[in-house]
Amino acid sequence: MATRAATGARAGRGSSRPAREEAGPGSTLTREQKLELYYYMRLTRSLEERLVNLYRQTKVVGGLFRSLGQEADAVGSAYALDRARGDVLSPLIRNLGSMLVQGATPLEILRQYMAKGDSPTRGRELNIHFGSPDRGFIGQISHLGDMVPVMAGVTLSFRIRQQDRVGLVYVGDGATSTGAFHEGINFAAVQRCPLVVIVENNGYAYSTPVHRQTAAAELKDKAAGYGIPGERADGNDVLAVYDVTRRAVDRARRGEGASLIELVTYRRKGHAEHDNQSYVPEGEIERWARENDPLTRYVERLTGAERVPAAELKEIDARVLREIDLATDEAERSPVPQSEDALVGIYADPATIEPLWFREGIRSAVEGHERPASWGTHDPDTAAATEDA
Ligand SMILES: Cc1ncc(C[n+]2csc(CCOP(=O)(O)OP(=O)(O)O)c2C)c(N)n1
Ligand SMILES: [Mg+2]
Repeated sequence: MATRAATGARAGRGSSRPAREEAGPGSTLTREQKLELYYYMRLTRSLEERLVNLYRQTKVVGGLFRSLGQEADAVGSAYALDRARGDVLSPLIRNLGSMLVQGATPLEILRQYMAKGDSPTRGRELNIHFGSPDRGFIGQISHLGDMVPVMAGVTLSFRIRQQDRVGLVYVGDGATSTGAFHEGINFAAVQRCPLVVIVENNGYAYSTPVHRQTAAAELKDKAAGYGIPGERADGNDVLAVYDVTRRAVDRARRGEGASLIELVTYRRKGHAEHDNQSYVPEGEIERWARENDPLTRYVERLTGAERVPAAELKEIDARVLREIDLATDEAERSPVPQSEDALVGIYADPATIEPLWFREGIRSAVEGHERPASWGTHDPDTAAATEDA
């Protein structure tokens, strides 16, 4: 099973020198850290490939959202945070890589997608909508843009408590057109919250291309409207992503407030596994795959300028597969959820209703609740009267 200290270099990363690029991208990272970035990118891709296999075997029971071609943006940006200091991020469906960097394990991801009883949400949510604040990632909600005001609040609390912590929130290009995004980022800007807003410009929001939902030439330009710095970077270059995010994290930690970063990347799969991408111009996906794959580019960088022997990367690939194989076997052995689980870990915990109430007949459930008649739910008295008549 994967551990977040997979190459032993994770703790305290991002806490040393500020990011500078005079000596080329990623110049503040050690060789070990650069290999760890590779490990997380490979883990993200291979784990998602395993999930696709399980999906086709109908063992993944919900939707499957891929980040194929976007692994560098999630991994490189999350890596710029410092979990040892209590930094937190809130991921979206295409940020599995950021959760792995923060310490989510392949086993819990597999159990989650397979809706197992021992998954983080006990089978009540079917992909990566779960949080682990202790490990620095907050559970996402699906509503586009809404995690921006949530993270503005989280990071405002850091500032008020005078904590040395930074937050990072991911949004897609589509999410930047929502009211929640606007309100959240404006609030974070004016309150000088230590927040980094990562806009993943992957070309599409479901089937809508970027130019059909915003008139802004570049999404980073939106930052000017909020009076905060905005930077644009190549989202498929993991070292460039790390550097640009690290600069924003450093600014936030120095008390200089929020920043917006646009990472330019490309969504090579459909919105989810069921989407056939018929709306994508012919040849576009193949071109990005051929010319701008973040893993291929990083392998070239590592084996070229960084002089890492190809065999060393192959060893990491093999270790990733071993970890995923072990985790898959374990997840397959996991039990399905028990019906009582539906009543645990909810707002009233323990539940105010006795477990298994639904097996005692509908009367006990209805009588146990006060509710206005206007709710239109089943009323046994009226039902009985109707049946008698
Ligand atoms: C407020 C709101 N409207 C619509 C949806 C349905 N929806 C889910 S993801 C998505 C597209 C998201 O596009 P983008 O923000 O670019 O992120 P990407 O999927 O490209 O990563 C839509 C329309 C939603 N979740 N929330
Ligand atoms: Mg998008």
